[in-house]
Amino acid sequence: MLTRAIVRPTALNFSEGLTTGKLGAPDYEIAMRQHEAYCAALEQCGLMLSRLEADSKYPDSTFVEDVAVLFEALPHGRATAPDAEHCAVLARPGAASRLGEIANMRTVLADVFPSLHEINAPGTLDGGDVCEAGSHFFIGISERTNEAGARQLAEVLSEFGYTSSFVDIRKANGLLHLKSGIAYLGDTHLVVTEALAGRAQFADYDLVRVDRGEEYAANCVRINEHVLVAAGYPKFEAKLRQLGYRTIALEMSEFQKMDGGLSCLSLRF
Ligand code: CIR
Repeated sequence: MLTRAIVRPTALNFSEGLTTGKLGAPDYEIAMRQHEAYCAALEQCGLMLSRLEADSKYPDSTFVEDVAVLFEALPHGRATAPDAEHCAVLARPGAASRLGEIANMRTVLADVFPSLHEINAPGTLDGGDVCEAGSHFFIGISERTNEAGARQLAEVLSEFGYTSSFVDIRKANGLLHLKSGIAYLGDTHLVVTEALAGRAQFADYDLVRVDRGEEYAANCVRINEHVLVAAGYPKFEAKLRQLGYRTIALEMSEFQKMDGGLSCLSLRF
């Protein structure tokens, strides 16, 4: 059961962030409204929000998920602190322009998480490359996350009872992060784009395939009784509903222009 989320509203100079897309510049006012609707949806799912201040020093800082990995210690895990039920690992973004985002996030997380770990150089790791799937984590090796960073995270996770494996997406066309192409819904359901569906690592899951042309929808998020999905992908949303999920569709156009998806806009725990 998730109860809380950390979000950071979009900065005025959001359009100066990184993007590989060719969808045009995002509109700040529309992005703000979309972010507000996203926050309202999190609240509808029962989460209490910590809203950080917008930070124009870092135009990509609204994508808070990339800066940390949050998880719960498994009962059989060897917690290093007796009260370490919720654990946090401060990431180390692979894009130079985003590295500075961790200083403020360190302060924010230290207040909430008694057990705060960090990825250290030469490791790099973006939270968008980290997909929790029950007691296992998939960690993407990407343009942003290197093997040193992935190994450091895997070590921390194993202390808390989780197994992990690496998924190399460097040759998977058009995927910025692992979670641009997969999402775990619980109940053995793994959402996956066609480009990643054939990976042997995913063979034990019940795959929910995202049709070609709807790839952006793969970045969806299960929050308690609901699944947040990007609006405009009717075939995918219908598949989720057929599986019994209650969906909330959210307009994401301005974040998509900056290569961001639904999951990156919050840290949930
Ligand atoms: C970036 O390139 O870092 C941002 N413009 C987008 C980050 C999106 N994050 C994510 O998918 N986890």
